[in-house]
Amino acid sequence: MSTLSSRTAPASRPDGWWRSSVVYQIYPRSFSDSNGDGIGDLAGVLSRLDHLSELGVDVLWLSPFYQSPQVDNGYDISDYRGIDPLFGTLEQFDDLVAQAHDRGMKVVIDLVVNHTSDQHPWFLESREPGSPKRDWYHWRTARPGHEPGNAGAEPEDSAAAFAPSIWTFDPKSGEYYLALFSPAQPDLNWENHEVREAVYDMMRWWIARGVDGFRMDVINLISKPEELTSGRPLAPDAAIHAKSFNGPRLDEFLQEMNRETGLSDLNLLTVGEMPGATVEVARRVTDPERGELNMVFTFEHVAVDEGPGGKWDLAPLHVPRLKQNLAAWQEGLAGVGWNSLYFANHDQPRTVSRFGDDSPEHRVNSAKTLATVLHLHQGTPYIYQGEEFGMTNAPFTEISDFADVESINHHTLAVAAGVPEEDVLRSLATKGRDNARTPVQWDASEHAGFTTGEPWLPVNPNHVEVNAEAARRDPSSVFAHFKRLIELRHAEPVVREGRFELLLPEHEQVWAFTRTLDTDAWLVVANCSSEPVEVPREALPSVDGAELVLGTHPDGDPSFLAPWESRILRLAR
Ligand code: TEU
Ligand code: CA
Repeated sequence: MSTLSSRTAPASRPDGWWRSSVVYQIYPRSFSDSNGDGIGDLAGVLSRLDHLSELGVDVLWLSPFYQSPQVDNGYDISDYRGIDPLFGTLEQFDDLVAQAHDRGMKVVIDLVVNHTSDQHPWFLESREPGSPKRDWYHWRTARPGHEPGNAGAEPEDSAAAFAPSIWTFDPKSGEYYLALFSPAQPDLNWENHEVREAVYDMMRWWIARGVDGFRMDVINLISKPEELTSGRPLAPDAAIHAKSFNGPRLDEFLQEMNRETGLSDLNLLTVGEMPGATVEVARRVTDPERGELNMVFTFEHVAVDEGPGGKWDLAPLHVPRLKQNLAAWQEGLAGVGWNSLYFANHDQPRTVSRFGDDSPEHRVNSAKTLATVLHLHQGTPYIYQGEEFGMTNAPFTEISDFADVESINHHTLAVAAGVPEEDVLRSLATKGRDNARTPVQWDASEHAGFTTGEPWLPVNPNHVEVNAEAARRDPSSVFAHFKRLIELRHAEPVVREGRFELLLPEHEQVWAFTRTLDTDAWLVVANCSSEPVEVPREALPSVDGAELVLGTHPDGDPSFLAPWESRILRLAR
Protein backbone atom coordinates (compact mmCIF):
# COMPACT_ATOMS: atom_id res chain seq x y z
CA MET A 1 0.00 0.00 0.00
CA SER A 2 1.18 3.48 -0.74
CA THR A 3 2.00 5.91 1.99
CA LEU A 4 0.09 9.16 2.24
CA SER A 5 3.16 11.12 1.25
CA SER A 6 3.70 9.25 -2.00
CA ARG A 7 0.00 9.57 -2.77
CA THR A 8 -0.04 13.31 -2.38
CA ALA A 9 3.40 13.97 -3.84
CA PRO A 10 2.65 16.07 -6.92
CA ALA A 11 3.68 14.58 -10.24
CA SER A 12 5.95 16.85 -12.15
CA ARG A 13 3.87 18.89 -14.54
CA PRO A 14 6.01 21.36 -16.45
CA ASP A 15 4.24 23.95 -18.61
CA GLY A 16 2.71 22.38 -21.71
CA TRP A 17 3.79 18.83 -20.78
CA TRP A 18 0.64 17.43 -22.41
CA ARG A 19 1.85 18.65 -25.83
CA SER A 20 4.51 15.95 -25.95
CA SER A 21 2.40 13.25 -24.30
CA VAL A 22 0.57 10.20 -25.56
CA VAL A 23 -2.59 9.26 -23.65
CA TYR A 24 -3.90 5.71 -23.17
CA GLN A 25 -7.59 5.26 -22.44
CA ILE A 26 -8.71 2.56 -20.02
CA TYR A 27 -12.36 1.49 -19.93
CA PRO A 28 -12.17 -0.23 -16.54
CA ARG A 29 -15.10 -2.61 -17.03
CA SER A 30 -13.39 -4.25 -20.02
CA PHE A 31 -9.71 -3.89 -19.17
CA SER A 32 -8.75 -6.59 -16.66
CA ASP A 33 -10.68 -8.45 -13.96
CA SER A 34 -8.83 -9.29 -10.75
CA ASN A 35 -11.49 -11.20 -8.81
CA GLY A 36 -13.28 -13.43 -11.30
CA ASP A 37 -16.64 -11.63 -11.29
CA GLY A 38 -16.25 -11.05 -15.03
CA ILE A 39 -15.97 -7.26 -14.70
CA GLY A 40 -12.71 -5.39 -15.01
CA ASP A 41 -11.61 -3.43 -11.94
CA LEU A 42 -8.94 -1.14 -10.49
CA ALA A 43 -6.86 -4.02 -9.14
CA GLY A 44 -6.93 -5.37 -12.70
CA VAL A 45 -5.56 -2.06 -13.98
CA LEU A 46 -2.83 -2.13 -11.32
CA SER A 47 -1.81 -5.61 -12.43
CA ARG A 48 -1.28 -4.42 -16.02
CA LEU A 49 0.83 -1.32 -15.44
CA ASP A 50 3.93 -3.06 -16.80
CA HIS A 51 2.25 -3.50 -20.19
CA LEU A 52 1.49 0.23 -20.25
CA SER A 53 4.99 1.30 -19.21
CA GLU A 54 6.46 -1.00 -21.83
CA LEU A 55 4.26 0.64 -24.46
CA GLY A 56 5.66 3.96 -23.28
CA VAL A 57 2.49 6.03 -22.87
CA ASP A 58 2.68 9.14 -20.67
CA VAL A 59 -0.86 9.39 -19.38
CA LEU A 60 -3.61 6.99 -18.37
CA TRP A 61 -7.18 8.25 -18.80
CA LEU A 62 -9.62 6.19 -16.78
CA SER A 63 -13.25 6.08 -17.89
CA PRO A 64 -15.68 6.30 -14.93
CA PHE A 65 -15.14 4.03 -11.93
CA TYR A 66 -17.43 6.04 -9.61
CA GLN A 67 -20.48 4.78 -7.76
CA SER A 68 -23.12 4.18 -10.40
CA PRO A 69 -26.23 2.15 -11.19
CA GLN A 70 -24.33 1.28 -14.42
CA VAL A 71 -27.19 2.04 -16.80
CA ASP A 72 -24.59 3.61 -19.12
CA ASN A 73 -21.58 1.72 -17.73
CA GLY A 74 -20.65 4.39 -15.22
CA TYR A 75 -21.49 7.53 -17.24
CA ASP A 76 -24.47 7.73 -14.84
CA ILE A 77 -22.85 8.69 -11.54
CA SER A 78 -24.63 8.50 -8.18
CA ASP A 79 -21.63 9.50 -6.03
CA TYR A 80 -18.80 11.55 -7.51
CA ARG A 81 -16.48 10.81 -4.60
CA GLY A 82 -17.15 7.11 -4.23
CA ILE A 83 -15.63 4.18 -6.11
CA ASP A 84 -18.22 1.66 -7.27
CA PRO A 85 -17.63 -1.58 -5.35
CA LEU A 86 -17.64 -3.33 -8.73
CA PHE A 87 -14.35 -1.58 -9.45
CA GLY A 88 -12.73 -1.54 -6.00
CA THR A 89 -11.97 0.99 -3.30
CA LEU A 90 -10.68 4.52 -2.93
CA GLU A 91 -7.53 3.07 -1.39
CA GLN A 92 -6.94 1.09 -4.59
CA PHE A 93 -7.49 4.23 -6.63
CA ASP A 94 -4.91 6.11 -4.54
CA ASP A 95 -2.55 3.19 -4.97
CA LEU A 96 -3.07 3.23 -8.72
CA VAL A 97 -2.23 6.94 -8.91
CA ALA A 98 0.87 6.41 -6.78
CA GLN A 99 2.08 3.40 -8.78
CA ALA A 100 1.43 5.11 -12.11
CA HIS A 101 3.36 8.17 -10.86
CA ASP A 102 6.19 5.91 -9.72
CA ARG A 103 6.44 4.63 -13.29
CA GLY A 104 6.40 8.16 -14.72
CA MET A 105 2.81 7.97 -15.96
CA LYS A 106 0.14 10.53 -15.14
CA VAL A 107 -3.51 9.82 -14.41
CA VAL A 108 -6.47 11.66 -15.91
CA ILE A 109 -10.01 10.93 -14.76
CA ASP A 110 -13.40 11.28 -16.41
CA LEU A 111 -15.51 14.25 -15.35
CA VAL A 112 -19.18 13.58 -16.09
CA VAL A 113 -21.01 16.71 -15.01
CA ASN A 114 -23.49 17.47 -17.77
CA HIS A 115 -25.71 14.98 -15.97
CA THR A 116 -25.82 12.76 -12.90
CA SER A 117 -27.51 9.43 -12.32
CA ASP A 118 -31.21 9.59 -11.46
CA GLN A 119 -30.09 7.85 -8.25
CA HIS A 120 -27.73 10.68 -7.24
CA PRO A 121 -28.87 12.21 -3.91
CA TRP A 122 -29.06 15.63 -5.65
CA PHE A 123 -31.63 14.31 -8.09
CA LEU A 124 -33.55 12.34 -5.46
CA GLU A 125 -33.87 15.60 -3.54
CA SER A 126 -34.70 17.58 -6.67
CA ARG A 127 -37.68 15.30 -7.30
CA GLU A 128 -39.36 16.69 -4.17
CA PRO A 129 -41.41 19.67 -5.34
CA GLY A 130 -40.35 22.75 -3.42
CA SER A 131 -37.03 21.27 -2.32
CA PRO A 132 -33.98 23.58 -2.34
CA LYS A 133 -32.49 21.36 -5.06
CA ARG A 134 -35.55 21.52 -7.35
CA ASP A 135 -33.68 24.03 -9.53
CA TRP A 136 -30.52 21.86 -9.78
CA TYR A 137 -32.08 20.08 -12.76
CA HIS A 138 -34.42 21.20 -15.56
CA TRP A 139 -38.12 20.67 -14.78
CA ARG A 140 -41.06 21.51 -17.05
CA THR A 141 -44.80 21.04 -16.99
CA ALA A 142 -46.62 18.95 -19.62
CA ARG A 143 -47.48 20.36 -23.02
CA PRO A 144 -50.51 22.66 -22.69
CA GLY A 145 -53.77 20.84 -23.32
CA HIS A 146 -52.27 17.40 -22.61
CA GLU A 147 -52.70 15.15 -19.60
CA PRO A 148 -49.30 14.92 -17.82
CA GLY A 149 -47.75 11.49 -18.31
CA ASN A 150 -49.81 10.63 -21.40
CA ALA A 151 -48.11 9.89 -24.70
CA GLY A 152 -47.44 13.12 -26.54
CA ALA A 153 -47.58 15.32 -23.42
CA GLU A 154 -43.79 15.85 -23.33
CA PRO A 155 -42.95 19.58 -23.19
CA GLU A 156 -41.46 19.42 -26.70
CA ASP A 157 -40.52 16.91 -29.38
CA SER A 158 -36.75 16.25 -29.10
CA ALA A 159 -35.51 12.67 -29.03
CA ALA A 160 -32.82 11.71 -26.53
CA ALA A 161 -29.56 9.97 -27.46
CA PHE A 162 -30.66 6.74 -25.79
CA ALA A 163 -34.43 7.14 -25.41
CA PRO A 164 -37.44 8.32 -27.45
CA SER A 165 -37.68 11.69 -25.65
CA ILE A 166 -35.38 14.02 -23.72
CA TRP A 167 -38.33 14.57 -21.34
CA THR A 168 -39.16 11.99 -18.65
CA PHE A 169 -42.35 12.15 -16.62
CA ASP A 170 -41.94 12.12 -12.86
CA PRO A 171 -45.25 11.12 -11.24
CA LYS A 172 -44.13 12.51 -7.89
CA SER A 173 -44.58 16.11 -9.03
CA GLY A 174 -46.48 15.56 -12.24
CA GLU A 175 -43.65 17.30 -14.13
CA TYR A 176 -41.00 16.31 -16.63
CA TYR A 177 -37.23 16.45 -16.26
CA LEU A 178 -34.64 16.93 -18.99
CA ALA A 179 -32.27 14.05 -19.83
CA LEU A 180 -30.42 14.32 -23.14
CA PHE A 181 -29.01 10.77 -22.95
CA SER A 182 -31.08 8.16 -21.06
CA PRO A 183 -33.79 8.90 -18.48
CA ALA A 184 -31.31 7.54 -15.91
CA GLN A 185 -29.04 10.54 -16.71
CA PRO A 186 -30.89 13.78 -15.80
CA ASP A 187 -29.11 16.95 -16.99
CA LEU A 188 -27.82 19.30 -14.31
CA ASN A 189 -28.88 22.95 -14.43
CA TRP A 190 -25.60 24.85 -14.85
CA GLU A 191 -27.45 28.17 -14.63
CA ASN A 192 -27.66 27.52 -10.88
CA HIS A 193 -24.40 28.66 -9.28
CA GLU A 194 -24.78 26.12 -6.43
CA VAL A 195 -24.54 23.34 -9.02
CA ARG A 196 -21.36 24.81 -10.45
CA GLU A 197 -19.82 25.28 -7.01
CA ALA A 198 -20.62 21.69 -6.06
CA VAL A 199 -18.89 20.49 -9.23
CA TYR A 200 -15.79 22.63 -8.65
CA ASP A 201 -15.60 21.47 -5.05
CA MET A 202 -15.65 17.84 -6.19
CA MET A 203 -12.96 18.56 -8.80
CA ARG A 204 -10.70 20.15 -6.16
CA TRP A 205 -11.16 17.02 -4.05
CA TRP A 206 -9.86 14.78 -6.85
CA ILE A 207 -7.04 17.19 -7.67
CA ALA A 208 -5.95 16.99 -4.03
CA ARG A 209 -5.83 13.19 -4.40
CA GLY A 210 -3.17 13.65 -7.07
CA VAL A 211 -4.93 13.36 -10.43
CA ASP A 212 -3.23 15.07 -13.36
CA GLY A 213 -6.26 16.18 -15.30
CA PHE A 214 -9.77 15.62 -16.55
CA ARG A 215 -11.45 14.28 -19.66
CA MET A 216 -14.74 16.16 -19.62
CA ASP A 217 -17.74 14.22 -20.84
CA VAL A 218 -19.99 16.11 -23.31
CA ILE A 219 -18.79 19.33 -21.76
CA ASN A 220 -20.15 21.47 -24.60
CA LEU A 221 -23.70 20.51 -23.58
CA ILE A 222 -23.64 22.17 -20.15
CA SER A 223 -24.94 25.59 -21.24
CA LYS A 224 -28.52 25.06 -22.35
CA PRO A 225 -30.32 27.24 -24.91
CA GLU A 226 -32.09 30.41 -23.91
CA GLU A 227 -35.51 28.90 -24.77
CA LEU A 228 -34.97 26.49 -21.90
CA THR A 229 -33.18 28.61 -19.34
CA SER A 230 -35.57 31.56 -19.68
CA GLY A 231 -38.32 29.40 -18.18
CA ARG A 232 -40.85 30.44 -20.83
CA PRO A 233 -43.22 27.73 -22.15
CA LEU A 234 -41.60 25.65 -24.89
CA ALA A 235 -42.93 25.36 -28.41
CA PRO A 236 -43.35 21.72 -29.54
CA ASP A 237 -40.66 22.30 -32.17
CA ALA A 238 -38.24 24.06 -29.77
CA ALA A 239 -35.54 21.47 -30.67
CA ILE A 240 -33.93 21.74 -27.24
CA HIS A 241 -31.61 18.78 -27.87
CA ALA A 242 -30.15 20.13 -31.12
CA LYS A 243 -29.77 23.60 -29.56
CA SER A 244 -27.94 22.36 -26.46
CA PHE A 245 -24.54 22.07 -28.18
CA ASN A 246 -22.00 24.90 -27.66
CA GLY A 247 -24.54 26.96 -25.72
CA PRO A 248 -24.36 30.70 -24.91
CA ARG A 249 -22.54 30.42 -21.56
CA LEU A 250 -20.13 27.58 -22.46
CA ASP A 251 -16.98 29.70 -22.53
CA GLU A 252 -17.97 31.57 -19.38
CA PHE A 253 -18.56 28.30 -17.48
CA LEU A 254 -15.26 26.80 -18.67
CA GLN A 255 -13.34 29.91 -17.66
CA GLU A 256 -15.00 29.94 -14.26
CA MET A 257 -14.24 26.24 -13.76
CA ASN A 258 -10.62 26.80 -14.74
CA ARG A 259 -10.27 29.69 -12.30
CA GLU A 260 -12.10 28.04 -9.42
CA THR A 261 -10.24 24.73 -9.59
CA GLY A 262 -6.83 25.93 -10.79
CA LEU A 263 -6.75 23.80 -13.94
CA SER A 264 -4.28 26.08 -15.75
CA ASP A 265 -2.32 27.12 -12.65
CA LEU A 266 -1.66 23.47 -11.79
CA ASN A 267 -0.88 22.54 -15.42
CA LEU A 268 -3.55 19.85 -15.43
CA LEU A 269 -4.44 18.16 -18.70
CA THR A 270 -7.94 19.10 -19.83
CA VAL A 271 -9.73 17.60 -22.80
CA GLY A 272 -13.35 18.39 -23.48
CA GLU A 273 -15.48 15.88 -25.32
CA MET A 274 -17.43 18.07 -27.75
CA PRO A 275 -19.88 16.47 -30.15
CA GLY A 276 -21.04 19.11 -32.59
CA ALA A 277 -18.05 21.40 -32.02
CA THR A 278 -16.67 23.03 -35.14
CA VAL A 279 -13.04 23.95 -35.63
CA GLU A 280 -14.04 27.54 -34.80
CA VAL A 281 -15.44 26.48 -31.42
CA ALA A 282 -12.32 24.41 -30.75
CA ARG A 283 -10.04 27.27 -31.70
CA ARG A 284 -11.77 29.51 -29.19
CA VAL A 285 -11.92 26.95 -26.38
CA THR A 286 -8.28 25.82 -26.76
CA ASP A 287 -6.73 29.26 -27.16
CA PRO A 288 -4.51 29.37 -24.03
CA GLU A 289 -5.12 33.12 -23.70
CA ARG A 290 -8.76 32.41 -22.90
CA GLY A 291 -8.14 30.01 -19.99
CA GLU A 292 -10.63 27.30 -20.95
CA LEU A 293 -9.32 23.86 -22.03
CA ASN A 294 -6.13 22.38 -23.51
CA MET A 295 -7.90 20.46 -26.26
CA VAL A 296 -11.20 19.00 -27.38
CA PHE A 297 -12.39 15.74 -28.88
CA THR A 298 -13.97 16.58 -32.22
CA PHE A 299 -16.61 14.30 -33.75
CA GLU A 300 -16.32 15.47 -37.35
CA HIS A 301 -13.82 12.84 -38.50
CA VAL A 302 -15.79 9.99 -36.91
CA ALA A 303 -18.84 11.02 -38.93
CA VAL A 304 -17.13 10.58 -42.32
CA ASP A 305 -18.61 7.10 -42.72
CA GLU A 306 -22.23 8.08 -42.05
CA GLY A 307 -24.96 8.91 -44.50
CA PRO A 308 -27.50 11.72 -44.07
CA GLY A 309 -29.44 9.57 -41.56
CA GLY A 310 -26.63 9.82 -38.99
CA LYS A 311 -24.64 7.29 -37.04
CA TRP A 312 -26.63 4.17 -38.04
CA ASP A 313 -26.86 5.15 -41.72
CA LEU A 314 -23.79 3.30 -42.97
CA ALA A 315 -21.68 4.87 -45.69
CA PRO A 316 -18.38 3.60 -47.08
CA LEU A 317 -15.23 5.42 -46.07
CA HIS A 318 -13.98 7.87 -48.64
CA VAL A 319 -10.32 8.44 -47.67
CA PRO A 320 -10.17 12.04 -48.97
CA ARG A 321 -13.01 13.02 -46.63
CA LEU A 322 -11.16 11.66 -43.60
CA LYS A 323 -7.74 13.11 -44.37
CA GLN A 324 -9.14 16.47 -45.45
CA ASN A 325 -11.07 16.77 -42.21
CA LEU A 326 -8.01 16.06 -40.09
CA ALA A 327 -6.04 18.53 -42.19
CA ALA A 328 -8.68 21.24 -41.69
CA TRP A 329 -8.31 20.85 -37.92
CA GLN A 330 -4.51 20.91 -38.19
CA GLU A 331 -4.69 24.17 -40.10
CA GLY A 332 -7.54 25.62 -38.07
CA LEU A 333 -5.79 25.22 -34.71
CA ALA A 334 -2.20 25.79 -35.85
CA GLY A 335 -0.42 28.42 -33.81
CA VAL A 336 -3.44 29.05 -31.56
CA GLY A 337 -4.98 25.98 -29.96
CA TRP A 338 -4.15 22.31 -29.81
CA ASN A 339 -5.53 19.12 -31.37
CA SER A 340 -6.37 15.84 -29.75
CA LEU A 341 -5.80 12.93 -32.13
CA TYR A 342 -7.98 9.83 -31.94
CA PHE A 343 -9.63 7.21 -34.09
CA ALA A 344 -10.95 4.99 -31.30
CA ASN A 345 -12.52 5.20 -27.87
CA HIS A 346 -15.20 3.37 -25.88
CA ASP A 347 -17.96 4.86 -28.07
CA GLN A 348 -16.46 4.09 -31.47
CA PRO A 349 -15.95 0.91 -33.47
CA ARG A 350 -12.42 -0.54 -33.59
CA THR A 351 -10.05 1.46 -35.80
CA VAL A 352 -8.75 -1.46 -37.84
CA SER A 353 -12.26 -2.77 -38.61
CA ARG A 354 -13.62 0.64 -39.43
CA PHE A 355 -10.95 2.50 -41.41
CA GLY A 356 -8.55 -0.41 -42.09
CA ASP A 357 -8.92 -4.02 -43.18
CA ASP A 358 -9.29 -6.53 -40.35
CA SER A 359 -8.86 -9.62 -42.55
CA PRO A 360 -5.94 -11.85 -41.46
CA GLU A 361 -4.00 -10.70 -44.55
CA HIS A 362 -4.17 -6.96 -43.85
CA ARG A 363 -4.96 -6.50 -40.16
CA VAL A 364 -1.40 -5.88 -38.96
CA ASN A 365 -0.33 -3.54 -41.75
CA SER A 366 -3.56 -1.57 -41.78
CA ALA A 367 -3.42 -1.11 -37.99
CA LYS A 368 0.18 0.11 -38.28
CA THR A 369 -0.52 2.42 -41.18
CA LEU A 370 -3.55 4.03 -39.55
CA ALA A 371 -1.50 4.54 -36.39
CA THR A 372 1.28 6.09 -38.46
CA VAL A 373 -0.93 8.66 -40.15
CA LEU A 374 -2.70 9.62 -36.92
CA HIS A 375 0.41 9.83 -34.72
CA LEU A 376 2.32 11.89 -37.27
CA HIS A 377 -0.26 14.69 -37.07
CA GLN A 378 0.28 17.53 -34.62
CA GLY A 379 -1.55 17.18 -31.32
CA THR A 380 -1.90 14.80 -28.42
CA PRO A 381 -2.56 11.21 -29.57
CA TYR A 382 -5.00 8.99 -27.69
CA ILE A 383 -4.72 5.20 -27.83
CA TYR A 384 -7.78 3.18 -26.83
CA GLN A 385 -7.16 -0.07 -24.96
CA GLY A 386 -6.44 -2.93 -27.38
CA GLU A 387 -5.78 -0.55 -30.28
CA GLU A 388 -2.06 -0.94 -29.53
CA PHE A 389 -2.15 -4.51 -30.78
CA GLY A 390 -4.90 -4.21 -33.37
CA MET A 391 -8.07 -5.48 -31.69
CA THR A 392 -11.05 -5.77 -34.05
CA ASN A 393 -14.83 -5.35 -33.92
CA ALA A 394 -16.95 -7.98 -32.17
CA PRO A 395 -18.61 -10.70 -34.27
CA PHE A 396 -22.10 -9.90 -32.92
CA THR A 397 -25.13 -10.95 -35.00
CA GLU A 398 -28.16 -11.15 -32.67
CA ILE A 399 -29.74 -8.38 -30.63
CA SER A 400 -29.12 -10.53 -27.53
CA ASP A 401 -25.36 -10.18 -28.18
CA PHE A 402 -25.49 -6.43 -27.51
CA ALA A 403 -25.39 -4.89 -24.03
CA ASP A 404 -25.17 -1.15 -24.71
CA VAL A 405 -28.15 1.05 -23.78
CA GLU A 406 -27.68 3.00 -27.02
CA SER A 407 -27.79 -0.10 -29.24
CA ILE A 408 -30.79 -1.61 -27.47
CA ASN A 409 -32.74 1.66 -27.68
CA HIS A 410 -31.91 2.05 -31.36
CA HIS A 411 -32.95 -1.52 -32.11
CA THR A 412 -36.30 -1.09 -30.35
CA LEU A 413 -37.12 2.21 -32.05
CA ALA A 414 -35.88 1.31 -35.53
CA VAL A 415 -37.66 -2.05 -35.63
CA ALA A 416 -40.87 -0.38 -34.37
CA ALA A 417 -40.47 2.20 -37.16
CA GLY A 418 -40.38 -0.61 -39.74
CA VAL A 419 -36.65 -0.79 -40.54
CA PRO A 420 -35.84 -4.43 -41.48
CA GLU A 421 -34.16 -6.07 -38.49
CA GLU A 422 -31.23 -7.33 -40.56
CA ASP A 423 -30.41 -3.73 -41.50
CA VAL A 424 -30.61 -2.64 -37.88
CA LEU A 425 -28.31 -5.48 -36.82
CA ARG A 426 -25.84 -4.64 -39.58
CA SER A 427 -25.67 -1.06 -38.34
CA LEU A 428 -25.17 -2.21 -34.75
CA ALA A 429 -22.45 -4.69 -35.77
CA THR A 430 -20.64 -1.96 -37.70
CA LYS A 431 -21.07 1.04 -35.42
CA GLY A 432 -22.30 -0.21 -32.03
CA ARG A 433 -20.29 0.83 -28.99
CA ASP A 434 -20.03 -2.77 -27.75
CA ASN A 435 -17.39 -3.29 -30.47
CA ALA A 436 -15.02 -1.26 -28.32
CA ARG A 437 -16.12 -2.87 -25.10
CA THR A 438 -15.35 -6.57 -25.54
CA PRO A 439 -12.66 -7.58 -23.02
CA VAL A 440 -9.05 -6.72 -23.70
CA GLN A 441 -7.33 -9.77 -25.17
CA TRP A 442 -4.31 -10.28 -22.97
CA ASP A 443 -3.35 -13.78 -24.09
CA ALA A 444 -4.54 -16.88 -25.96
CA SER A 445 -6.04 -18.63 -22.93
CA GLU A 446 -9.72 -19.07 -22.19
CA HIS A 447 -11.39 -15.62 -21.82
CA ALA A 448 -8.13 -14.12 -23.11
CA GLY A 449 -6.65 -13.74 -19.62
CA PHE A 450 -9.22 -11.01 -18.95
CA THR A 451 -11.04 -12.98 -16.23
CA THR A 452 -11.15 -16.37 -14.58
CA GLY A 453 -14.95 -16.11 -14.49
CA GLU A 454 -17.60 -15.37 -17.12
CA PRO A 455 -16.83 -12.06 -18.87
CA TRP A 456 -19.69 -9.52 -18.79
CA LEU A 457 -19.42 -9.23 -22.60
CA PRO A 458 -18.01 -12.14 -24.63
CA VAL A 459 -14.33 -12.21 -25.56
CA ASN A 460 -13.66 -12.00 -29.29
CA PRO A 461 -12.78 -15.54 -30.46
CA ASN A 462 -9.87 -14.12 -32.46
CA HIS A 463 -8.00 -13.62 -29.16
CA VAL A 464 -6.07 -16.82 -29.90
CA GLU A 465 -4.18 -14.85 -32.56
CA VAL A 466 -4.85 -11.23 -31.60
CA ASN A 467 -3.56 -10.71 -28.08
CA ALA A 468 -1.18 -8.53 -26.11
CA GLU A 469 1.20 -11.31 -25.13
CA ALA A 470 1.80 -12.43 -28.71
CA ALA A 471 2.19 -8.81 -29.84
CA ARG A 472 4.71 -7.99 -27.11
CA ARG A 473 6.86 -10.96 -28.14
CA ASP A 474 6.85 -10.12 -31.87
CA PRO A 475 9.25 -7.36 -33.00
CA SER A 476 7.16 -6.80 -36.15
CA SER A 477 3.84 -6.47 -34.30
CA VAL A 478 1.37 -3.60 -34.16
CA PHE A 479 2.47 -3.14 -30.54
CA ALA A 480 6.12 -2.72 -31.57
CA HIS A 481 5.01 -0.16 -34.15
CA PHE A 482 3.03 1.86 -31.59
CA LYS A 483 6.08 1.82 -29.30
CA ARG A 484 8.18 3.32 -32.06
CA LEU A 485 5.57 6.00 -32.83
CA ILE A 486 5.50 7.00 -29.16
CA GLU A 487 9.29 7.13 -29.04
CA LEU A 488 9.34 9.33 -32.14
CA ARG A 489 6.96 11.83 -30.52
CA HIS A 490 9.19 11.97 -27.46
CA ALA A 491 12.46 12.23 -29.35
CA GLU A 492 11.67 14.33 -32.42
CA PRO A 493 10.65 17.98 -32.12
CA VAL A 494 9.31 17.90 -35.69
CA VAL A 495 6.65 15.36 -34.67
CA ARG A 496 5.45 17.60 -31.86
CA GLU A 497 5.87 21.03 -33.36
CA GLY A 498 6.37 20.69 -37.12
CA ARG A 499 4.13 22.56 -39.55
CA PHE A 500 1.61 20.25 -41.23
CA GLU A 501 0.82 20.22 -44.92
CA LEU A 502 -1.54 17.78 -46.63
CA LEU A 503 -0.47 16.63 -50.11
CA LEU A 504 -2.61 14.89 -52.74
CA PRO A 505 -5.86 15.86 -50.95
CA GLU A 506 -8.06 14.16 -53.55
CA HIS A 507 -6.14 10.89 -53.85
CA GLU A 508 -8.42 8.02 -52.86
CA GLN A 509 -5.72 5.64 -51.63
CA VAL A 510 -2.59 7.60 -50.79
CA TRP A 511 -2.56 9.65 -47.58
CA ALA A 512 0.52 11.90 -47.81
CA PHE A 513 1.67 14.92 -45.82
CA THR A 514 4.79 16.72 -44.70
CA ARG A 515 5.87 17.95 -41.27
CA THR A 516 8.47 20.68 -41.24
CA LEU A 517 10.43 22.31 -38.44
CA ASP A 518 13.34 24.57 -39.35
CA THR A 519 15.51 22.45 -41.67
CA ASP A 520 13.97 19.14 -40.63
CA ALA A 521 11.37 17.99 -43.18
CA TRP A 522 9.49 14.71 -42.93
CA LEU A 523 7.24 13.07 -45.49
CA VAL A 524 4.59 10.55 -44.51
CA VAL A 525 3.23 8.49 -47.35
CA ALA A 526 0.66 5.79 -46.73
CA ASN A 527 -1.42 3.46 -48.84
CA CYS A 528 -4.80 3.41 -47.12
CA SER A 529 -6.24 0.60 -49.18
CA SER A 530 -5.96 -3.15 -49.66
CA GLU A 531 -4.77 -2.72 -53.26
CA PRO A 532 -1.25 -1.86 -54.33
CA VAL A 533 -0.83 1.70 -55.57
CA GLU A 534 1.54 3.68 -57.69
CA VAL A 535 2.90 6.75 -55.87
CA PRO A 536 2.36 9.99 -57.84
CA ARG A 537 5.94 11.09 -57.19
CA GLU A 538 5.64 14.23 -59.29
CA ALA A 539 3.22 15.62 -56.69
CA LEU A 540 5.50 14.86 -53.74
CA PRO A 541 8.87 16.20 -52.60
CA SER A 542 11.87 14.25 -53.82
CA VAL A 543 12.80 11.27 -51.69
CA ASP A 544 16.32 11.01 -53.11
CA GLY A 545 18.66 10.50 -50.20
CA ALA A 546 15.76 10.33 -47.71
CA GLU A 547 16.06 8.24 -44.56
CA LEU A 548 13.32 5.71 -43.77
CA VAL A 549 12.48 6.56 -40.15
CA LEU A 550 9.73 3.97 -39.79
CA GLY A 551 7.92 1.82 -42.31
CA THR A 552 5.56 -1.09 -42.40
CA HIS A 553 7.70 -2.84 -45.02
CA PRO A 554 11.44 -2.94 -45.76
CA ASP A 555 12.58 0.08 -47.74
CA GLY A 556 11.29 -0.59 -51.24
CA ASP A 557 10.60 1.03 -54.60
CA PRO A 558 9.69 4.70 -53.97
CA SER A 559 7.23 4.60 -56.87
CA PHE A 560 5.08 1.90 -55.40
CA LEU A 561 3.28 1.05 -52.16
CA ALA A 562 2.04 -2.43 -51.26
CA PRO A 563 -1.46 -2.73 -49.70
CA TRP A 564 -1.46 -0.78 -46.41
CA GLU A 565 2.22 0.04 -46.72
CA SER A 566 3.35 3.30 -45.14
CA ARG A 567 6.63 5.14 -44.75
CA ILE A 568 7.84 7.94 -42.54
CA LEU A 569 10.75 9.57 -44.35
CA ARG A 570 13.23 12.19 -43.22
CA LEU A 571 14.00 14.13 -46.38
CA ALA A 572 17.56 14.99 -47.35
CA ARG A 573 18.48 18.58 -46.44
O1 TEU B 1 -20.52 10.42 -25.17
C1 TEU B 1 -21.21 11.44 -25.76
C2 TEU B 1 -21.49 11.29 -27.18
O2 TEU B 1 -21.98 12.21 -27.81
C3 TEU B 1 -21.20 10.02 -27.80
O3 TEU B 1 -20.05 9.62 -28.26
C4 TEU B 1 -22.28 9.09 -27.71
O4 TEU B 1 -21.84 7.87 -27.23
C5 TEU B 1 -22.82 9.01 -29.07
O5 TEU B 1 -23.65 10.09 -29.27
C6 TEU B 1 -23.54 7.80 -29.28
O6 TEU B 1 -23.89 7.73 -30.63
C7 TEU B 1 -20.23 10.51 -23.83
C8 TEU B 1 -19.58 9.24 -23.35
O7 TEU B 1 -18.36 9.09 -24.01
C9 TEU B 1 -20.52 8.11 -23.59
O8 TEU B 1 -19.96 6.86 -23.28
C10 TEU B 1 -21.75 8.35 -22.74
O9 TEU B 1 -22.72 7.39 -23.02
C11 TEU B 1 -22.35 9.74 -22.99
O10 TEU B 1 -21.38 10.76 -23.04
C12 TEU B 1 -23.26 10.11 -21.86
O11 TEU B 1 -22.51 10.32 -20.70
CA1 CA C 1 -13.85 -7.67 -11.08
